[in-house]
Amino acid sequence: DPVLDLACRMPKAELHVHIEGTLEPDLAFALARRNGIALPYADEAALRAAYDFDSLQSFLDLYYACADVLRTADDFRDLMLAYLERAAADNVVHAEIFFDPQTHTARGIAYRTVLDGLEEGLRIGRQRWGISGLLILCFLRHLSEEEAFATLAEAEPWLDRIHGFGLDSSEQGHPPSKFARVFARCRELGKPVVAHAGEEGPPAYVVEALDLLGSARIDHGVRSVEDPALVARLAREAIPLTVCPLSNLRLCVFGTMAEHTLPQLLAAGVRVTVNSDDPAYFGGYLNDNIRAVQAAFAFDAATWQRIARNSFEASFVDAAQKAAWI
Ligand code: ES4
Ligand code: ZN
Repeated sequence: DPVLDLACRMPKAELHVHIEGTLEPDLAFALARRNGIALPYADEAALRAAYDFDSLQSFLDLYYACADVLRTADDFRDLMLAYLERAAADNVVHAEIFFDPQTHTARGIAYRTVLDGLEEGLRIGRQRWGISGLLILCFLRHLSEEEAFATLAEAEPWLDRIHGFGLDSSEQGHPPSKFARVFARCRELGKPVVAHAGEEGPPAYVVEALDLLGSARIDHGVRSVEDPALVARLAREAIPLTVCPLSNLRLCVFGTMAEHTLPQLLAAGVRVTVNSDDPAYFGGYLNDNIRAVQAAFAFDAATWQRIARNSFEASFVDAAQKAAWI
């Protein structure tokens, strides 16, 4: 398929990837050995066999368990390098990368250790593959507002190293409204904010993310199609959605790719981007997502060009850099 080849070769930005979700089984076992700790799985095959999710929560349980092998700044650097190498191979030239400090500080890993390691990885990746990266600090929404404020306080001494803030983890029962005051403070600090919404949660959570958090993009947002007025608003206000097709399939948001709402959103004029989310867990990196979408929908070249252009337009880099890419 020449269109697929073109889509895979096109320069792109990836705007929705969790660095902890790029931890491949081979690296997880290597880090476990290096740190003298045991994973609750006998080997890589046993771990892979556990990648059989029926919901977001069933995935998150495993994702947080595996993150326990990340202990030192070198671990976070190696994790970042492994992701950037894969991303660069898919012609990703820029990535905006989520990290979850609370997953690590709760285990006694210092915020500084996480940040130093990830940043060293970004620096080496830029030299080696010419790929640029920004960090987005995500708050875990299953934890309290108070814990989010404590995390923000820990991050404040090194705020210049954080490009924006996000909201992730278990969506159901944890509406964006829970973090309205935290996000108001993040915006006061002059940073863009984003939020996962409308993945498993209802379209009303997308509306809350926009109105109560000031979210500049919506991560997932695929359930927005259940509210036509919301879809019209997303299109009118040019609010980007960072859609993750393989993630949605593996977490049973949709039964098959043919049922995915990405084509409806595109047709309505919403600024959709395609992203990998947690590529180690969901069956692949950015071009794997593009292959899966193309197998289901056979888009034309112009559609893939639009999606790639959306990824740059929706990024948080400055206008001059965007113009250079577009
Ligand atoms: C996530 Cl797919 C997804 N949804 C919400 N939070 C997450 N954290 C990592 N992956
Ligand atoms: Zn995500």
